[in-house]
Amino acid sequence: MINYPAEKIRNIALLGHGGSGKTALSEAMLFCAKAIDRMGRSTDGNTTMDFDPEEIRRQISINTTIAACEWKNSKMNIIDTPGDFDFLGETMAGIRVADSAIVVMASKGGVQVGAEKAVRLLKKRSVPFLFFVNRMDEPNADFEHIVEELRGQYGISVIPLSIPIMNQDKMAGIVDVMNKRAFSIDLKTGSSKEMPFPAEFEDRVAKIHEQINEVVAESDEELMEKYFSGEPFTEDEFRRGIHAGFKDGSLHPVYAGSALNNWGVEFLMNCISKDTPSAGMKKTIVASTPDGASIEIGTGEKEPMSAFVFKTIADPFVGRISLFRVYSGVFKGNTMVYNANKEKEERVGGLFYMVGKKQIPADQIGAGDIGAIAKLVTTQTNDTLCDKQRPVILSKISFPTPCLTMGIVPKVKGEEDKIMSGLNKLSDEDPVFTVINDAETRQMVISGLGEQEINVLRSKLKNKFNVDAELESPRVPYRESIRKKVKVQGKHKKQSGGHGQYGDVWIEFEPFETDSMVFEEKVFGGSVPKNFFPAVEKGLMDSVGKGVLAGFPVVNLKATLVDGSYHDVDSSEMAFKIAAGLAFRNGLPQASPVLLEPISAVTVHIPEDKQGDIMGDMNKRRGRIMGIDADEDGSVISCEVPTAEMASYATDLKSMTQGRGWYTIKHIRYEQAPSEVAAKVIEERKAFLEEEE
Ligand SMILES: Nc1nc2c(ncn2[C@@H]2O[C@H](COP(=O)(O)OP(=O)(O)OP(=O)(O)O)[C@@H](O)[C@H]2O)c(=O)[nH]1
Ligand SMILES: [Mg+2]
Repeated sequence: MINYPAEKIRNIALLGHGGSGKTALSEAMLFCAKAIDRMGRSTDGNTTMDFDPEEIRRQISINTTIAACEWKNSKMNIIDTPGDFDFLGETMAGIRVADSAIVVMASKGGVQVGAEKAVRLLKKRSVPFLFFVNRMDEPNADFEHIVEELRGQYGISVIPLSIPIMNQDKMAGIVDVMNKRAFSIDLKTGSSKEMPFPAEFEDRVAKIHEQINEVVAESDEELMEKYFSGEPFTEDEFRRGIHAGFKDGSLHPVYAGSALNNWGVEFLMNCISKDTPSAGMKKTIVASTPDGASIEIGTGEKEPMSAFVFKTIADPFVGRISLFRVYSGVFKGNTMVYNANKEKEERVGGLFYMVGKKQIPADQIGAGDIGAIAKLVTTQTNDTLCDKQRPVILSKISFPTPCLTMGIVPKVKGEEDKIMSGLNKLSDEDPVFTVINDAETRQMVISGLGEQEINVLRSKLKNKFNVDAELESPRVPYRESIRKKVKVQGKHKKQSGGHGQYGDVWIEFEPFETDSMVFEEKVFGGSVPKNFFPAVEKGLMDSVGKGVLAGFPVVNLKATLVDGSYHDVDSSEMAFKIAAGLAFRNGLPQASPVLLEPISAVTVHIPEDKQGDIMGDMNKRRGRIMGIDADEDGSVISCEVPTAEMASYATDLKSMTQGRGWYTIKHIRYEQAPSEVAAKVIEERKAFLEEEE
């Protein structure tokens, strides 16, 4: 593969609802471009893009995959993203390096959630996009209906630039709207041949031309004047207007075809190479210097090199592969580069282009292009590699925050470390999930965007690190406290043979605003000598970790040493420590101990029409609604909910909103748990502690 200048490169991402046909479309595009000689299917596990064993097993995409191909004197880097919302991090990585995108749609059933979400993401990031109505081979495929729905949802910027010619419910050809030409399609091979323009399309095409004229007129003042004077646009002006409209988001062309059958794909590729922005469109970009100042850098090949690492693959044979897009200058193989985020130099071996998992060696990769490199040591996803003389940091992918948390345990006892180290290695490939060892609940917990993501990680643990992991409910970090002030004695006295043990304390326990325990002493007349105070405090501190109700840590507590007695010979630090512990265990049951449960602040983002359902559900979870706001996508409900009620919320919200809703969750404080909740927790905890012993 030759090196192309940025003006001849198209970095195009494929987004859309799960299963709409993104991977199939990538396959057809690669086939048209002769990068592969036969088309695989995701159901057969032999596509270029879904090469990961986890993808083959599940028959869905879980990674963003790149395939480079050449098309009519230009180059396309196809960026195939997963449709499943659990892999949103991958989709974000794909969008980060794309200059434009195709939203792949099904040919019936309206605009699916996945397409809706894709459009939202692309608009937020100002990535120009077009629609491809796929699956035109299926019975009852209805192109016009989808176009109408899209126009209803996204307005007049949605304009079909190809229309399928149907013959008895089957697609038989395609109308090229811009050039008013028609092509018949060989249904077996997908190849097309020009045919006479069918008269029944005259009116439809004339109407679309009028719509396009309006978009073209809007694109600049000169064209607007021409439009109003009634003069027709030249072909060149037409193209210029389309280009501008596409770039600024006032035009979203719609194309039609069937990826699986390779219908309409060649036509789509021609349009991409003509009308979508090239990688060289932006002449400058904003980056930052290592000390955080904003800096504008040129994107030409003569500039100092900068490249952004948007994805890392942990290949079992080759090791780590870092995928990057070059933003300025030329990335040369077999040199040293500077990682500006880690402030370290890295030795670079050979570079290559990726076509799925296949690597095509390249001696250098120029500005605008996407490449890969193996075996970098310190570089991770989101790092910038650059020329050491001009260190810059390119803007990072802001990955989604995980919301589903589960406990993770090995099937075979003792393999906890294997799980931890395996997951740490996997976080190279998947920067979204987190794993921690929660010291308080003594549970290893993993957080991700949904069950599917966590199950993929479990499967990788098994296949790559040979450890079986199981999931369990996350343990809730309850606390205990008291509501009454009490004064109690703790006395430790032992006389066994020679040296005895003697410690005696009177301690007042009372509720107090603090995250743990506050210790004071008010001893008069030396009833407890000063040098034993630290031992008393230590004895209490050792005790607050395990409350008297259910062994949870005790908070909001003040302990004051008020009195006691000692023995000249038998008193020791140890004896006073034990005495303090006894006072704690005697005193707290008398001080109306209560169970505290953690409360989380939860912000739920949902479509407006789901407001009632979501609030009703929050009520069932003992949640309090704190406010309802609106954002550009619908309603935002803020509430405070006992954390224990939120364990399966990621999955529940998904099903209540068909995947449209999302939420954030943050611990805010502890509150006394209602007595029936407390009784249940205490009972379960006792069983758990007994089992542990
Ligand atoms: N009939 C028909 N089936 C198609 C077409 N395109 C894709 N499919 C099938 O639909 C299923 C899903 O296709 P994929 O290409 O894997 O869909 P995807 O959008 O990549 O799915 P995810 O990456 O998992 O979101 C597969 O069984 C494909 O063979 C098409 O044009 N017509
Ligand atoms: Mg796919």
